[in-house]
Amino acid sequence: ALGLDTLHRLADDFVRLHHREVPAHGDPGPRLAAVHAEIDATGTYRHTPGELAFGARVAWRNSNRCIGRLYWNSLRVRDRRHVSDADTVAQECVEHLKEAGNGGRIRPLITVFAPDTPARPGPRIWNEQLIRYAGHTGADGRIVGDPRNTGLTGLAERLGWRGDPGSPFDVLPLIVQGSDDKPRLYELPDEAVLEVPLQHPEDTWAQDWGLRWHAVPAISHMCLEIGGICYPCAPFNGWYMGTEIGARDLADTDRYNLLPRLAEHLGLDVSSDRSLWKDRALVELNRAVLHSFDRAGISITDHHTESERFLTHLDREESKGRQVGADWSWIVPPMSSAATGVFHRTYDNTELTPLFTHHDDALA
Ligand code: HEM
Ligand code: NRG
Repeated sequence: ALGLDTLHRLADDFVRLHHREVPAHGDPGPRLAAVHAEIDATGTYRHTPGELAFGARVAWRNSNRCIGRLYWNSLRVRDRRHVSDADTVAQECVEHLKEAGNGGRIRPLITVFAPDTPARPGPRIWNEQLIRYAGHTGADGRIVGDPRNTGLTGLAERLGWRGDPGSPFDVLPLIVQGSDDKPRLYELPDEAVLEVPLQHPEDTWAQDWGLRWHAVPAISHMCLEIGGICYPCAPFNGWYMGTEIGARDLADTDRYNLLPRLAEHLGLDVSSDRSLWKDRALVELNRAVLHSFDRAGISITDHHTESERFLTHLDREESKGRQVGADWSWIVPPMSSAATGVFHRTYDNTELTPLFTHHDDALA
């Protein structure tokens, strides 16, 4: 936990930032006095709804790893700070997914639950995203599903979950820990899990292999930090960039590892790296991802469009006198890197607050 001096300082900085950027709020003096008095009396302070929404949006703006920040100011914020028990957190996550999915026209959204306070910790979600596929370890040691999630799958099983060990796209239950409570399991209802069956525009392999992915990436294990207050449970989502699925989730050798199988199917020469079979398979896999989302009417962006938008974002922010931090190794897309504008420059990776941070994971 923070020392009180640090909390006073971070709260002060945040309230001043809020009043500076939203001049309609006028002189920060009265609000600063109230915040300092509340911290002296209680060891913490409560954000106004306006401060919470502003803080969450700026935390997105300050996400140095995120290429999708052009629309930071349109983030929708669900204020659920009164919720700290596991049952209601899980219920609200289901509502979040429905509101975010919006029948395919995905809305960037964050739900903010109770913060950590000196009296008690906020709730936590153990899943790294609200929707993740299980990684089941078979009798022969081979993994069915997403190898990234074997740890979480094991935890869910120890809590009594069974799942479908033969299915490579078996949606994991939420594991939610209420304030001062033990972790509990919650199965997500089908209507909360929007999924896209994959189909290549000119071939049938994607259907034949039963490939699919979920529509909404909703990160649920990061802590939202605003003015010295930590919201450990604040799941947020935007929409996918195609390469996240096609060049990483389905392609990485320690994930679904589909490139060798696809290259064989396409009749490529896999005996030599120099045939560029990996590169050619990657292109077809990524075409299938974008084509399938488009066909299903579900929001997705491609890495060329998103790179241009990010450069627009940099211009726009700089014209407002704000420095944009960015982490080159995360911003640059994982395929065709030098064919995108974001590759050909450097960035300042200084971290600003408010921001999203990785606290110790339940699994770490
Ligand atoms: C990371 C795109 C919305 C916060 C990323 C990454 C991409 C991306 C491609 C890198 C992910 C990776 O390599 O694993 C987008 C797109 C969005 C969007 C296309 C569409 C609207 C959002 C929103 C927030 C956000 C709404 C928060 C309110 C972040 C953060 C990371 C990140 C914190 C780093 C995650 C980590 O450290 O693991 N984003 N994003 N993004 N994004 Fe966004
Ligand atoms: N690469 C991860 C998702 C990370 C966040 N990406 C977003 N975030 N697009 C994956 O599941 O592939 N977002 O909030 O939209």
